[in-house]
Amino acid sequence: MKTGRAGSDSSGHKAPVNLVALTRDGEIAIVTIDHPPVNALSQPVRAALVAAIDKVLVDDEVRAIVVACAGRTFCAGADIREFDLAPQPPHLVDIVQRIEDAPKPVVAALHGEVLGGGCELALACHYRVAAPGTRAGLPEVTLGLLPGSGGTQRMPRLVGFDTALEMMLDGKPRLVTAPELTGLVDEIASGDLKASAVAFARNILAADATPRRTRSLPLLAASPDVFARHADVAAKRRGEPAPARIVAAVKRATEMNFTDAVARARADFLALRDSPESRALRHVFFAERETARSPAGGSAGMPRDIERVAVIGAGTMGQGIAIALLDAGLTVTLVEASDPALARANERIAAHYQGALEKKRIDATQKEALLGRLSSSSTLSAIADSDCVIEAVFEDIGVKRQVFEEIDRVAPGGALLTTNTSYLDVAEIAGFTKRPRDVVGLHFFSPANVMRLVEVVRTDASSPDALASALALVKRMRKLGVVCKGKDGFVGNRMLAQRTRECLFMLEEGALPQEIDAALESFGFALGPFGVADLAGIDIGWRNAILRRQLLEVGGRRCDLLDQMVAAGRLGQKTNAGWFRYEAGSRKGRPDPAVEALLIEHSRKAGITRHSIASAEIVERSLLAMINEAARIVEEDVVSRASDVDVVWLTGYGFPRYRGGPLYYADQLGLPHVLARIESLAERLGAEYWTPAPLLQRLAQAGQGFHAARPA
Ligand code: 3H9
Repeated sequence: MKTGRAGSDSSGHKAPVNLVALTRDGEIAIVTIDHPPVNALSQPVRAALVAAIDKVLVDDEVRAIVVACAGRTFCAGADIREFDLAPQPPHLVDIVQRIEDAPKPVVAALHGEVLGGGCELALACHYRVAAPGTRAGLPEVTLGLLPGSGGTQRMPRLVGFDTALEMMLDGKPRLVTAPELTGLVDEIASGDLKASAVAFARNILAADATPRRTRSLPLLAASPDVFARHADVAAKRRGEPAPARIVAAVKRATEMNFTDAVARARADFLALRDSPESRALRHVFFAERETARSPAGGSAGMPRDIERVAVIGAGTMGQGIAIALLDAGLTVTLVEASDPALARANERIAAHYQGALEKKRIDATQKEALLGRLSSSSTLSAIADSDCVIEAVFEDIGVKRQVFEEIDRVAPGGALLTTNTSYLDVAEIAGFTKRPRDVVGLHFFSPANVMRLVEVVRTDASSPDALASALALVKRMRKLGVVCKGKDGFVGNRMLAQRTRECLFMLEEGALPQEIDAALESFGFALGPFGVADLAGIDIGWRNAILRRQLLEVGGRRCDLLDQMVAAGRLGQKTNAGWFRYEAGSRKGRPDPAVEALLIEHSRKAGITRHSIASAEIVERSLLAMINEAARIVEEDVVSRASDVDVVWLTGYGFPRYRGGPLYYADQLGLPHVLARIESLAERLGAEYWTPAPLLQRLAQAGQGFHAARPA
């Protein structure tokens, strides 16, 4: 018997004709959910699942039930696209209760990822058999939610309060064989999963065992203060309502009966579902996948085989890129003209893997294999057999010219040639070679072995093959490539320059670095712009040509605060003094009276009467400067969709995920409001800078937003 309906469903994926199949192995019924790609529990799937369960419950020939999934994974949870619609019955919370209440034993057969509502379905089954490598998780928090179908009550009864809370608060899936998940599954299948689950069900019947209902299991002991500790951690996640509600929901297991606690969690789930934070996080979920699925202009070419990569420049960035490449299984040649710098880089890379060994992330054999794929050289002739070259030398067009002319001479034909420039013109760099079609930009973010974002910069000359090769390489490094074009900082740094500009102007008007940082940190950035500048090095921003060229001039006057800081040797954490002062060995910046004195003197000389600037104005001006530039970026087709701008800022610049990204945030403010505020800033501060971007004007007048509504 097969149940379900044909056509495509709310997930937008082509739905198979039969969403739930019902088969028999003797007295065991096997209910198989079949909803590619991830068996999301959309309404038609839920309806078909209930129909199948109801049918087997009344079938006297069926003595036990196996619930399994077809395809690459068990259910990955509720269908996230449905969260924008009114909840449609049958509700998962009721379905899993019906399964738990079943008088016949129900065995879940788990494989792949058992996530969210899928995990809650598994928890409500009486027993669980899993294929090796199965991972379970409750990732609802990453969508601004809590587990809404009994997971807050059943998970602690199986793995204890500590682990259950950790799973719900970090949202990360764990191997079901991890020691902390002992108690979650009853058996790891040794061969075919369904056959193992059926055999397990037969053993249960043979032992005359009654259904083991998770709700009836005794509560496990918890560590002292478990709820208070997690509540403290949750409270620190400012702007996110879900973590605190998760802790409260789990604690209810100790305060009220199971049914009432599940009902309360379900009500919390529905309230969170409608919160702006959850909506923003759902936008982020789909935006990241859209960027990964259909990178602009990247699909036409055929990726070339890349196994050997040369990284030129062994500074911090070159080292991080080399580590990321080694981690992805590639063979790396690190090239650096200075022998001491090369030796230092090799030592740091070796120390990185030694650290990974000590933390038990890798074993000694893996460490040896990783370092065995790394070689280094002080001459560029070493790149002669490379499939790909990544240049990560000093950010100076003269230096780039020298290096690329040499690369062009030595690199084999067909090699992908890339530059890690963060704001220079990639087309100009490509022009230093006789093969600009092979050149693209790969703008990694520091630390390159940690940060997911890579801006993949194409030029008009880049061939589709080169672009496809670059994207395939980035994907292999488990990074997210956002295709963009242009110069002057592409997407991220181009917008960052605008925010920096505005913050510097607010300093000379009267704000202090600590006030600006506090305002943007309370908006949700982990670190304010001046803290970031101190971390990166003030001289780095100062060298940035975009800032120096035009942005810092107004009314024929130049805001030269960066020059003054560099001249005073206040370069940031590396000199223990920047916008803040640092005790030796500490990374905690403290307000510095010397900076305040410098600012007061600067304002006096510029004839500016200093005044305090409210936190709300600081946030507004910083954000509007970025949004206005982002509108130009979208209009100039630097990216192919507005959500790519969001993805860049979310994955590379610490924009708070629960605000969805700069352009999603703009849409939430409403573009007529954004436009009106920019026009009012133009009146107050001058139209020379505050000119609304034409796209912003058009969209605001048409009553539209940057993001076209997602099809439901
Ligand atoms: C929940 O369950 C609440 C409960 O408490 C119930 C309360 C009532 N829905 O990531 P991929 C799509 S909340 C809809 O590229 P991978 C995805 O958009 C939910 N669509 O593959 C993509 O579409 P496209 C809790 C979904 O192999 C395609 O599937 N669950 C869903 O790299 C492939 O996805 C989660 O948060 C979904 N739930 O990774 C799990 N999941 O092809 C979210 C995926 O059009 N999912 N899609 O671009 C994941 O973590 C990953 O997708 C997974 C596979 C690890 C499963």
